[in-house]
Amino acid sequence: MNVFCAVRRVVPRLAVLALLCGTAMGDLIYQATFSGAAGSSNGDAIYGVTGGTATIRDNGTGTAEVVAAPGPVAGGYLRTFYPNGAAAPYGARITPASPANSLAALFSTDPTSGQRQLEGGLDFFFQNDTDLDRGEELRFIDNDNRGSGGLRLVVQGGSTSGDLYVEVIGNTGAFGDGTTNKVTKATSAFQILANRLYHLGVTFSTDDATGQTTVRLFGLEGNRALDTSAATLAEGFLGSLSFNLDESVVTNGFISGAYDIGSLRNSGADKVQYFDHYRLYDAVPSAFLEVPEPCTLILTSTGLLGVFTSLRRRRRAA
Ligand SMILES: [Ca+2]
Ligand SMILES: [Ca+2]
Ligand SMILES: [Ca+2]
Repeated sequence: MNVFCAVRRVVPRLAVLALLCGTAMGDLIYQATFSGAAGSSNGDAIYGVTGGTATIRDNGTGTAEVVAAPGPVAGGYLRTFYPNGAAAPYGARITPASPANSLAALFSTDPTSGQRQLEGGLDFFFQNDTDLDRGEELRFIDNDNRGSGGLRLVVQGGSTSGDLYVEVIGNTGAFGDGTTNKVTKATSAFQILANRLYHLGVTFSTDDATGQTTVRLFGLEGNRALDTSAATLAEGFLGSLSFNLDESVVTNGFISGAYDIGSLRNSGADKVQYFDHYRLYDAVPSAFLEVPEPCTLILTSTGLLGVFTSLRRRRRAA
């Protein structure tokens, strides 16, 4: 069988797979899968990263390490021990390869309407050693670009009622309605319980013409896909909030440089937390997929990945 025949036999199947896989992936601009690390000291390189680099963030009293053994999700994971009273942070320092791989990539100005836009999302997996019921028990992300006319982003959870929420904070006048802090809160029916794995995700989408931005919060227990069109708690929809950025005040979005993820604040009690598979998108994906992603499984289990690789090799050699 010549190469051309082999290509013709495989390409239709690959096309179907590309369709299946491509639709859910959105525009992934950064990913940390925590497959391993060079060491467990502050600054040591973390492996399994695309779109930039990641390093261990360890403030000395507690622990931040990548455990290479299979964890709650797939492959290795980031484990933090944050002792009561210790200074922050414990987790990972994310360094995007360029602004296009950073949180800043979610921000743009519509060329027709002139409206400021936030478009994209992020997701990660999380497990806590107790019920999430203390203030600051989870503060996964917190970075501030207000000094450059931008926005502060906080993803956090924990209070006596177990609240989980996303905050977008701006300078005075940022939302044109007298407020400077927009909080998208999960329904209290969603609670993060001890020693269970949760998949959490946030999306930002903006109407091009009106500039109305909607923030949506998603979560499900287990290693399951989060459908970003979900509308019920059972499907993983937790809450949403809309606002409209004021063009004269908000001239920038989130930060373009390095930032931390993980266990970023003292909660008044010792805590052990697991984080895995942090992903950042500059367009809203149709789903935040489970890990490993189904298309990877199909390709691997059918051996198609090998066929595709050998075909490419043969075509290049030809
Ligand atoms: Ca992993
Ligand atoms: Ca707790
Ligand atoms: Ca606007």
